[in-house]
Formats: sequence, C-alpha cells, structure tokens
Amino acid sequence: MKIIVTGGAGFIGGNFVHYMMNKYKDYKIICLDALTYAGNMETLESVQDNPNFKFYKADIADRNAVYEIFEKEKPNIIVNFAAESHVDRSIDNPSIFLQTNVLGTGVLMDACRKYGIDRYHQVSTDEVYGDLPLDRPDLFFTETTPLHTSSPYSASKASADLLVQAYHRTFKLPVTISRCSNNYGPYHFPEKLIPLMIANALADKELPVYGKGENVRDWLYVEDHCSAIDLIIHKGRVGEVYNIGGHNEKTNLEVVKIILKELNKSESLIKYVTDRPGHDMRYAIDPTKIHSELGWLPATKFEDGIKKTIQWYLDNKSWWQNIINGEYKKYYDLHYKGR
Ligand code: NAD
Ligand code: TDX
Repeated sequence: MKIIVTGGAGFIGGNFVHYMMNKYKDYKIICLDALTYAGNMETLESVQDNPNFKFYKADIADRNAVYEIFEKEKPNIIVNFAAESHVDRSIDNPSIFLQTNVLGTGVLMDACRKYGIDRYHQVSTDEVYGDLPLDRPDLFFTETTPLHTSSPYSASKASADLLVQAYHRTFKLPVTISRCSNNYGPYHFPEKLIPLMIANALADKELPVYGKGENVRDWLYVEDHCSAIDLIIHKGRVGEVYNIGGHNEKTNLEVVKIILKELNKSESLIKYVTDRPGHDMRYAIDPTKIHSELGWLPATKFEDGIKKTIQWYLDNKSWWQNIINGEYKKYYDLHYKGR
C-alpha cells in the first residue's frame, strides 16, 4: 500500500505520517509538501531515514510537479491535508487560500483521474458549516447541515469540498471527505490558540483573547483525528462525508484558563483584544455517523490531552522557539501590536 500524504510537514499531516508509519510497518508513506511557513521538516525528523518514507517538496497547485510524482510513485491512496489553514491569515490575504485550497485540490483530483487511484480523501473542517448560536446548545453540525461559510479560509475549504463531490459524481472518482473539529496536540504551529497561549504563558507575555473569549470550539486530540481518517480511508463508503468530533466544547476563555492553571501562571496575563472580523461563535460536531458506521470513538479526554500537549511543548522547546524567533515574529507583531 502506497499513500501520498500532502501537507505532511504540517501539524495534522505530520501527526498522521507518524501514526500511519507506527501502525502499518509495511505501508509506503510519500509526503508531498511545499514547506510554506507552516511546514517544518523537524516534524518529520524521526521518520526521514525510514526506507518506507519519502519526501517531495512540491506545491499541490503545480500540475507538472504533481503529475510527475504520481507517475513515479503510482500511489493507491491520497490524503490531502495540504492547505493554508489559519483563519486570521485568510482575512489578511485571501488569494493564497484560493490558490492552494481550491486550485491545489483540483490539481490533485485531476492527477487521481489521470493515473487512477483507489481512494482520494479530502481533509476538510467543521468551519464549512458556519457557526451555531451560543444560546442553542441543542444544535450540532451533521453531515447534512448546509454549507454556510464565514471566512475566506472556510469558503475556500467549502469550495474544495464541492469540487471533490463534483469529481465523484461526474467522473466517478472514489472520494471521501472528513470534516473535523478543532485539533490540538504536538507539532501545532504557534499561531493557533492553544500553542500560542502555551508559548506566551511560558514567556510571561500577554495572552491575546479575541472579543470576550466566549466563542466556543469543539476540541479533539490530534491522534483521534488520525485514527478517524485511518478508518475512513480503509472502511469508509465512497462518496460519503464523515464528521469527526468528540463532544468537547469549551469557550476560548475556559481553554486559556486551563492552560494558565496547568502552568501555574496568573490569569492577569489575559488581555482582551479586538475581535476577529466575522468571528464564528460556536462549532459543535455531531459524530453519530462515523461512530455508528465505522465504530470510531475518540480515545483521549481533553483533561488528559491538554496535559500531554503542554508537556510536549515543555519537552520540545527548540521546535517551537525556532518558529517564534524566526519569520513568524514579523507576523505576530503585525497581527497583535496595538490590537
Ligand atoms: P498546517 O497549516 O499546520 O499545515 C499545512 C501544511 O500544508 C504545511 O506543512 C504546509 O507547508 C503545507 N502546504 C501549504 N500549502 C501547500 C501547497 N500549496 N502545496 C503543498 N503543501 C502545502 O495545517 P493543519 O492544522 O495541520 O491542517 C491540515 C488540514 O486539516 C487542513 O486542510 C485544514 O483545513 C484541516 N483541518 C485543520 C483543523 C485544525 O484544527 N488544525 C481542523 C479541521 C481540519
Ligand atoms: O490569538 C488568538 N486569540 C483568540 O482568542 C487566536 C489565534 C485565536 N483566538 C480565538 C479564535 C477562535 O475562536 O481562539 C479560537 C481558536 O482560534 P484558532 O486557533 O485560530 O482556530 P479556529 O479559527 O477555530 O480554526 C481552527 O479550527 C478549524 C483551525 O485553525 C482551522 O484550520 C480548522 O479548520
């Protein structure tokens, strides 16, 4: 079995590479990643010398490069994690999101048609459903909830989903799509809420909470996302969408306070800053379908996952400190200064 994992030098893709290589010792894992600001070869250091692992630096929107890799590798399965993934950056600069998330997905599917594959899996997000109101805790996103996007990021991910479904219907491409809630865990780029708050708290810097911190996210430990995708690519029904989430809703303020408590830091570090434009209020996944069809259940409770995550950031300081002291510093200053 040969699997191309795009975006494997990023947060979830990197965790997926490790998960699959640990679980399936005879699978060949081919990572295709453009190494944007979010890609990091240090994440893949421990597998680089494994003969079952191969890395190509390539852009999924570069048709020639993608076709060449397909021609050479003849993969059975493609799992597409590659994307511009940060909502705030999509507000600053939408066009790269269309380029990678929409056109790049189109190129990958054309390659699948041209060379033939057993499965194309699109890693999507709960953000394609838009948001839910805070005063209706009875509402959840199901696979039939209409797409209703808020940010250029979520609009680009929804566009890609529609394209994937169109290639299934029109060209009979064997596709699946998963829509997962917010992930957390090792190798999470420090621009995102949880690693950003851990890094700032450790440096006794202000923790910038958007608005009142009342927005709700549904957190899932990254390994549980990997196990769900593993099940879908092997046992999921072609043409289907599967929601992935573990019923773990928390307000941003709750998450930030948990991190401060774990690190023994004062809540006075919290700074309320100007809200994100178009900020989604609440995400909440109904995972009934993947549970009843494929038997998936998350293994890690938030209380344990957040402890493991904090410990990982304490044990791997050089991984994230290299990032926050590099090019990212400019983004941070631009985004947060005077906010
Ligand atoms: P990330 O930003 O950490 O990693 C993205 C990776 O894709 C990086 O390695 C980057 O170099 C690579 N990449 C970007 N543009 C590329 C291109 N044009 N060609 C090839 N590679 C490219 O993102 P993540 O958080 O790991 O998210 C992975 C996927 O999961 C995304 O598709 C995202 O939409 C989806 N997702 C993320 C979450 C979450 O909470 N992080 C939740 C649900 C779904
Ligand atoms: O500095 C911050 N302060 C803050 O209050 C940042 C970076 C975030 N926030 C808030 C905004 C959100 O309500 O925290 C929440 C989480 O923010 P992000 O980590 O940026 O994630 P989110 O916008 O929810 O999107 C994430 O989950 C769905 C991923 O980045 C997406 O790729 C995924 O599709």
